[in-house]
Amino acid sequence: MNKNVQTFIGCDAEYAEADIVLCGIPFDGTTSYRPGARFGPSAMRAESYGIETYSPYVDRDLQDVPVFDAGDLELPFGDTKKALTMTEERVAAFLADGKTPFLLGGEHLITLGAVRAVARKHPALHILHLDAHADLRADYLGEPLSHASVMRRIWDIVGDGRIHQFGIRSGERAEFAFAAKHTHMRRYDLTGFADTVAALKNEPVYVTVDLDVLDPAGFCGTGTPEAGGVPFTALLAAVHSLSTCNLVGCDVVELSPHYDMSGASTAAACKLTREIILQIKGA
Ligand SMILES: [Mn+2]
Repeated sequence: MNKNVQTFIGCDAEYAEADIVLCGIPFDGTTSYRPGARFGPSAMRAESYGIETYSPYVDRDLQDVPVFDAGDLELPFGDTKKALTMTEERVAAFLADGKTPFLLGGEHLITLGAVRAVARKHPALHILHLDAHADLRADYLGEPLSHASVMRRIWDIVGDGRIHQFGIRSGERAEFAFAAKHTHMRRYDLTGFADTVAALKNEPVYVTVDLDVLDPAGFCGTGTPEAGGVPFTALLAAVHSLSTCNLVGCDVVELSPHYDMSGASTAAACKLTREIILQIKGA
């Protein structure tokens, strides 16, 4: 008999033997429109059993990869700073143990907690950011810690030329002006993603996938759906180009499962997570 402890499918290695650690960050405290991303990690774990551990795309299997699922971080309600600090400390602990952290969101602000820790270990860090939204606001309604400001706060850490944005089709005029000076931004689709990955071959890379980069016609389980997104197959192709990359941290954020009661959005998030895990070196 085994304990009834649910992990993401195929991610049942012990901590000591794992190269990759999954950790859910069930936080949606700064969500600007429809909340619910806090339910993302648990939904993904539960519904991951609807997909296979085997990837026919890359002929690899999660069961051959030692991944530890650390469960969800138990966060306080109503304290954004503390939630970020706890996320940062948890990721720093994984890094100190030589693990590659893979966070399941939660809203996009959680990426800031992770990057604070990852950038300390890898000062030359580059960020691959796939999203519908620029997330470059200086603040949102006066609040500097917001999911609409997360890439701006990350820019505060990593600086010019280190944030590579793809699929962006929404933001204020000022955000696009900021991007023109300080980040590499590809609007509307993922063209050039593989070229960027190739150019960063020898650099440490953190990849953050805001699932709302996908077209809401096929992926509606998210808090701020934005029409005109990329098809799942395009996102999958981008992910598969990561195989040459030195991935030092990853996250998949902004699944808000209850907005898609068909379960198709959660299933897409699970499949994408599997495919990213299988791209991590050493995996
Ligand atoms: Mn977004």
